Parts: sequence; C-alpha cells; structure tokens
Amino acid sequence: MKLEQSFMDFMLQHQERHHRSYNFLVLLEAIQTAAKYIQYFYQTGSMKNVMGEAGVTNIQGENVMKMDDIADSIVLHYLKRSNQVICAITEEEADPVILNEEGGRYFIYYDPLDGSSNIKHNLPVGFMFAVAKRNLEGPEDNHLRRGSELRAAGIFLIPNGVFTLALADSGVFRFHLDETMTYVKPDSSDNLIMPENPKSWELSFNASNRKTFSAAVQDWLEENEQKYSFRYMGSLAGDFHRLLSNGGMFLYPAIVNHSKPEKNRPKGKLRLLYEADVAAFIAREAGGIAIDEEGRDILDIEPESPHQRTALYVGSKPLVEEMRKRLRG
Ligand code: AHM
Ligand code: MG
Repeated sequence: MKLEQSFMDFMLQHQERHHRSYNFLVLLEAIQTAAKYIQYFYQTGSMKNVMGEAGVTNIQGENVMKMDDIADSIVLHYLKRSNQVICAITEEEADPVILNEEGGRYFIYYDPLDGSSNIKHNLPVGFMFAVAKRNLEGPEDNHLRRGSELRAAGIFLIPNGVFTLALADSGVFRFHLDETMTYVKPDSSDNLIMPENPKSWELSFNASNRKTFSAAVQDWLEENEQKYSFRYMGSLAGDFHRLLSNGGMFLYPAIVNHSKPEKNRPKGKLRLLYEADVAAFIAREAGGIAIDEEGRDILDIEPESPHQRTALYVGSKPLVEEMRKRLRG
C-alpha cells in the first residue's frame, strides 16, 4: 500500500531541516484548516443559497458576495485561535485586524476568496495569503512588510483542492486534497519551476480592457500575442496557477485610456499586499519575476496602505523583462 506524504509531515521535515521554530507550523495548520472549511462551504454553497451578493460594498467600493464574508470569518476565526498572528490585513476589512499583539510572531495579508466574479458560477477562486515575521529583536514597529520580507506565500485553489506554497529561499511546492480531506504531496510533484521553454508559454489578461492600456503595452501585445496561446479565467488565483505550470505572462496593466476617464485606474486594479505580492513571491521562488507599471520589481515596493493597488506583470523572466523595457520607454 502506498501512502502519500501529508502537508504537515512535509512542513515538519522542512522546519527541522532548517532549524526553524514550530510556531510557523501552528500558523500553517490554522491556515489549511480555514482553507478546508472554505472549500466545504464553496462546494455546498449553491444548496445553501450563499453564492450570491451580500448586499453591501467593501472598503474598495466593490460588491461583497456572501461567500466573501463567510470565507473571511472562517480565516479570522482560525487565525485568532492559533495565537500566532499579531495582525491580519484582509481584503474584506477596512483596517488591520489585531489578533495577538503580545504573543503573535507573524503578520498575515490575505484575500479569503479571490476571483469573486467566479463565485456564482462555482468556478475556481482562491484563498491567497502572504506571511511576514515580527522583529524578534528590538521593538516591533508594525510596519507593512515589503514583498521581499515575506517568509511564505500560498494559494489554495478552490474548489479544485490544490494548494501551492512558496517558502522563502526554498522553492514552491504543490499539495492536493485527498479522499480524507488531507493535503498531500504526491512523490511525483517536485519543486515547481516555471518552464524555460517558450513552447508552453501563454498570455493571460482581460482582453476587453486592451484599448484602455498604455500605448507601450498595446504595442507590445500587438507585436507578440500571436506567438502565444491566450487564456483568461478571471480569477488571479486560477490564472496564476496555470501560468506557474506553463510559463508565459499574466498581466493586469494600469487602465489609462478608458473612453470614460472616470473609469481609468492609473494604479491598476489588483491589491499589492494580498494579491500582487503573493503572486510575485511565488513567481520568484519558481524562477519567475513580477513588475509594476513603472517596471519596478513588485517585491521591492514599500507598501503605504493596507489596500493599495498596483498594476501587475508576472511570469517568465524573458517576457516580463521585455515588457519592463517597453514600460520604461
Ligand atoms: P476580487 O479580489 O474582487 O476577486 O478581484 C480580483 C480579481 C482577480 O482575481 C482577477 O485577476 C481580476 O480581479 C479580474 O478582473 P477583471 O474582471 O477586471 O478581469
Ligand atoms: Mg478578492
């Protein structure tokens, strides 16, 4: 009989190999428990009539779905119970949520259910998170951590039951939910590296926005798009998941040429702390890279506010570097 390695067993070995504390395991245990509950609610949501809108808007002025609220309460509950988190920044709360200011060791930034427009169709969404650590020496200054200071970032693809985790300087690993609702790492799944061979590369962006992009981005697309297949699911968690395996580039550029100028988004749409940084950190550990509209590395951006937005170009280095040159003129 062949038994797969469980996620917790994998993490235990990892922490021991790197002489790290078990606190991080307690945190990850809380995170994966929350993910399983979200998975359960998502799978059964249509029967319980919770896949629609909640009837309120969030801090970003977007319609909140009932499932967004459910997922957020689940995550906050388990994070609080873990006693490991100083403060959490979630897409669903206007202000940082203080959880265990005294004893907590970590900061967590998360989007409990990314890809909200997919919810009512039961299509893939994701629980995306990033973890940073408190200052263990000297006073904790509670600043918002840059992507380059993260220790881990991950995406649970829901309801597909796949969990991608990047650990600082260690790589990217994939786990799958088995019949007993345990995340396991099949022997066949090694460190995930984005393929260098352009044969499998794909482009992913919302094509209906293309005329709203800057001239530089539109020109690049015109000249290059025929070389690649185009795929777009409308959920960063899902689109990025595919990109990691196939390579290429996902882009959500700044909207600067909208026919209704009030609809321009010169800072982009995606959120730095719990969307772009998560993708950028995982990409880095898988051999890729991510930049913003000015061509800055996403991981180097100093966050100024919890919900700040950024344009995002993430994927295989040669493609993103080509785009960086164009963006910088
Ligand atoms: P959300 O956090 O409200 O779900 O928005 C983020 C999502 C991303 O998952 C996705 O890449 C993007 O928004 C899709 O936007 P659009 O519908 O404009 O293509
Ligand atoms: Mg979201």
